[in-house]
Amino acid sequence: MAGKFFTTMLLAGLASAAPAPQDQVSTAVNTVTVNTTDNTPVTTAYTTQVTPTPSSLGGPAATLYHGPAMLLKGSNLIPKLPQQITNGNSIWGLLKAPRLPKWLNGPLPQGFPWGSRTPGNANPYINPPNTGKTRNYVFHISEQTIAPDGVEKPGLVINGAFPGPIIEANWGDYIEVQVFNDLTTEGTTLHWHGLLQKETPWFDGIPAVQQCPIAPGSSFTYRFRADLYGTSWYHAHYSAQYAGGLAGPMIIYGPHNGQYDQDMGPIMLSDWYHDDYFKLVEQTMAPAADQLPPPVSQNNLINGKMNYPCDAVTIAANGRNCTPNAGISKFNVTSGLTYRLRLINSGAEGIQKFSIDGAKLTVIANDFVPVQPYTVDVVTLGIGQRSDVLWKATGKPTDAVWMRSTLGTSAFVGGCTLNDGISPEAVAAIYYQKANTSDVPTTVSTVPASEIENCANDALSLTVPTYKMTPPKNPHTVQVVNITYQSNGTHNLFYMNNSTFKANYNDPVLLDAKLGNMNFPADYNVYNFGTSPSIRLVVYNYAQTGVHPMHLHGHNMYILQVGTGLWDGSIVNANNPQRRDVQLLPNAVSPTEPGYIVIQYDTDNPGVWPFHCHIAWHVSAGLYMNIIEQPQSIKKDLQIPSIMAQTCRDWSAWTGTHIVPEIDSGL
Ligand SMILES: *[C@@H]1O[C@H](CO)[C@@H](O)[C@H](O)[C@H]1NC(C)=O
Ligand SMILES: *[C@@H]1O[C@H](CO)[C@@H](O)[C@H](O)[C@H]1NC(C)=O
Ligand SMILES: *[C@@H]1O[C@H](CO)[C@@H](O)[C@H](O)[C@H]1NC(C)=O
Ligand SMILES: *[C@@H]1O[C@H](CO)[C@@H](O)[C@H](O)[C@H]1NC(C)=O
Ligand SMILES: *[C@@H]1O[C@H](CO)[C@@H](O)[C@H](O)[C@H]1NC(C)=O
Ligand SMILES: *[C@@H]1O[C@H](CO)[C@@H](O)[C@H](O)[C@H]1NC(C)=O
Ligand SMILES: *[C@@H]1O[C@H](CO)[C@@H](O)[C@H](O)[C@H]1NC(C)=O
Ligand SMILES: [Cu+2]
Repeated sequence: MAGKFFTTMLLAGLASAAPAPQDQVSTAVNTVTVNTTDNTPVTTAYTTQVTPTPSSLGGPAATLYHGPAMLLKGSNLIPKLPQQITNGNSIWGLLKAPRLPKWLNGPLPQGFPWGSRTPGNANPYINPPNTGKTRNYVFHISEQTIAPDGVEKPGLVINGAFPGPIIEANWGDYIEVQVFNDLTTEGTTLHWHGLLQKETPWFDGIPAVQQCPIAPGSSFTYRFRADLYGTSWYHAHYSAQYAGGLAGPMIIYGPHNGQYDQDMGPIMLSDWYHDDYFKLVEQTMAPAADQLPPPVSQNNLINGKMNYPCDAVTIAANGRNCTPNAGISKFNVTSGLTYRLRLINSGAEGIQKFSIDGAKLTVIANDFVPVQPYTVDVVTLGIGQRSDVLWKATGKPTDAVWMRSTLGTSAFVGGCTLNDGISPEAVAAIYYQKANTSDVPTTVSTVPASEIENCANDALSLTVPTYKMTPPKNPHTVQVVNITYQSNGTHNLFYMNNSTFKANYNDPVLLDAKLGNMNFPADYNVYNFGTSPSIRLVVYNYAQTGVHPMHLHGHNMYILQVGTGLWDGSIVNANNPQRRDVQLLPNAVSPTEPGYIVIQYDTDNPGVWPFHCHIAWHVSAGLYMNIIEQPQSIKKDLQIPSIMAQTCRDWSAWTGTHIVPEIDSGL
């Protein structure tokens, strides 16, 4: 693999306090950065860096534990910690978690809430069904000690739960969420991932972009349309708060793209860190001279649950309580039925590779886009991505089977994600109707290692949207954006077109644009393509720091091509390319051979839309840009509610008497 160069370029900043992998080696480095004054390459003064060597599976106490669930020898799957201690009020991953309905408040006398629309016959981007319904939610955001894998840590929760409560709506409904910020020292906002926010671009939830943060002790009510349907999630967008726990599932019921008997509901997959999120941000943002590695995950969770192979020595050294066999997620199924699984990568960094032992999975949607069904052994999800899959339960009534989601081997030794090697694979137990739901499944995975080690989304030739759309062959705007990883003199940061992003929480770009103030400081990274009807971005990744899940707000992007080197102009499925809202951008092969994605979208949604890497630590380090869409229309047509200005006044008042430690980009 790209070996040492790849590895060492990852080592931008990371704190010492994480339970450090046991062995470390010093590696000679030629860390080439760019002098931002004259843009010439600079070789930094230090020439060695500490490269963590990942632990072996199970860590220092591996001999005490066995099997994919990291159980103490002789244990069954009766959890050792009460639910409240692990994930608080969360119900996900419990046998009592409800199946989801085919739609809310059904059945209806005249069929479906969406009438005669089907995934194939209705343009999903215009005229959502007019249901006249609003779904109301009240969220309290607070700090709470949680132990999702048995290791206690300070977490951030919604209504006392990690993962947070489900948001459900029918396609076309309005969703109204009153958010109380019960944190005492930080602002917050929530983002409704993948929804278009057409006509409500101020409720997209990005501080410094569409709103000011919700001040501690204040509340803010989001009201927006469920304008697309399928599987998604919501999460905090203030610094890396969501990596501390502020995320939950968001399911919009709509036309069915495949036959199934039962909906198993959200299956949230997330890498997990034993440090508090802010400590990880400090680690990410440490000066380059500190030579700290980036945050490395300690565990991996399915619906917020997994066990951890507690080790007395390292746990005591870090002052944490650790309980083995805390409890994993469980699902019950009936032989012969087909289930819909709604997979969501809600983690901070790691690519998830999801599978069920011995099973083929049929993908029916990627992100909010129904696709022509295709079959895989393993589902690949970068941060923010979702896939809806169908799985037929073909086992006997007494069977028990492992569900797995693995982060694979550590990127330090050639894998896709930065994990410490101790517990990269999350498992959940699937029990057929006559199985004992305390038993330990004994199935094995047959997914080839080569599929786990492939850090890429499914081939674009496989992913064909059910509703056909042909993007313009000659878009009005074509913009190349180069991503680099370079020093600003003291810190290694991400740059887009030679500029790293920094949020000004007090000055949302959308509110400026509404006032016609279109001159922004360089570090707002604002792109303004005027009235351009279609925009193509050719995004080159020159940073050898791994794969970036690139997320565009306000749109599904046409994904025209993915590759390495320079784009040759070719387009996959040019008449109906894949559309989605996050796409994995390949790593650079060498300093002169970038990875690239080519995306395109139609500018039918006036607003200010973020385009960024969804890895929490990368957006913290500046891998973010804003795109102003249809500025004339923003100025002329948008009726921005007065609560937006009031939220800024409240934030301004709070920050007048409190210090905001915005050490990262802010997002
Ligand atoms: C960057 O370039 C400027 C102008 O050439 C020079 O004055 C400065 O010393 C350089 N900085 C470094 C760190 O090489
Ligand atoms: C699964 O668990 C739920 C909740 O306990 C129960 O209602 C349902 O009957 C169970 N299904 C099967 C197939 O055991
Ligand atoms: C299920 O297994 C547990 C643990 O082995 C045992 O205590 C329990 O009696 C079993 N339940 C049934 C219904 O057999
Ligand atoms: C991107 O990088 C390439 C290679 O260094 C360069 O030729 C091109 O001008 C850059 N484009 C932009 C928009 O910065
Ligand atoms: C580089 O960026 C970091 C993080 O934003 C900032 O704290 C630091 O002041 C910057 N250094 C320079 C020389 O601009
Ligand atoms: C890219 O950066 C250059 C140099 O800073 C700037 O002149 C140009 O406007 C930027 N491109 C865009 C699209 O913002
Ligand atoms: C990169 O940014 C620096 C500082 O803003 C500027 O001086 C330099 O000209 C830019 N380089 C390019 C290639 O745009
Ligand atoms: Cu990234």
